[in-house]
Amino acid sequence: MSNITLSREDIVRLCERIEGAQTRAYAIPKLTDEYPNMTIADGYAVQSELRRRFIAAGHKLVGWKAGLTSKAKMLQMGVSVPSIGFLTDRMARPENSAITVSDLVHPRVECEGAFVTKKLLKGPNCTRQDVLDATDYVLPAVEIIDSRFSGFKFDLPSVIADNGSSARYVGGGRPRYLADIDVRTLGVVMEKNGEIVTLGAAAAVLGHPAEA
Ligand code: 0L1
Ligand code: MG
Repeated sequence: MSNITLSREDIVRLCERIEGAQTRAYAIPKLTDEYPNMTIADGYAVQSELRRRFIAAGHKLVGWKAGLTSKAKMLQMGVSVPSIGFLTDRMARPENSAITVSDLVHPRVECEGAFVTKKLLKGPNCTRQDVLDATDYVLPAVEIIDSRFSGFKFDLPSVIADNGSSARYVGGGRPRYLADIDVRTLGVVMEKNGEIVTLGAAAAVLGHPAEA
């Protein structure tokens, strides 16, 4: 893991920039345009400050999202580990509801697996088995990501500061116990107006979603 290089003032300043773009839905240049030496640890420091401010404003932390979890996406971003972002109650949307996108900048949709846990998971050295042991059940989920960076162009420190592009999510479908399914072989078919637009497989996530 890299070191934090930004001053507390810079972290707060960048956090306010991200918060403005997220809450008022406008695009901003990636943070590394101004801070080219910004590290991944700096990105997480900005994200932590954002989380602190949202929680102080009454948002409830409900979970975490792993991003950049497929080999293809990691190669594209030149990274070897997934990113982590936080999810709050304000980002949740009910299943089968229409989702407003006029309050988002560059909305895109992703299919995800949601792990609902029954005990605390804590690093360092948290393994796939620890995740499986802590899981109560799994759910299919839809994530709406929204990069706040102009033209959806960013690098890893910037996107981590932007909470991994987190914006909205829907958890739904039928809850299943891990003992009853093989999560690696779960597949997804995405349709748009009745036409299949893409297919996906859970095994694309580092061989097993719990690995991410
Ligand atoms: O959830 C994801 O995999 C997205 C992570 C952030 C990168 C992006 O916005 O495409
Ligand atoms: Mg995602």
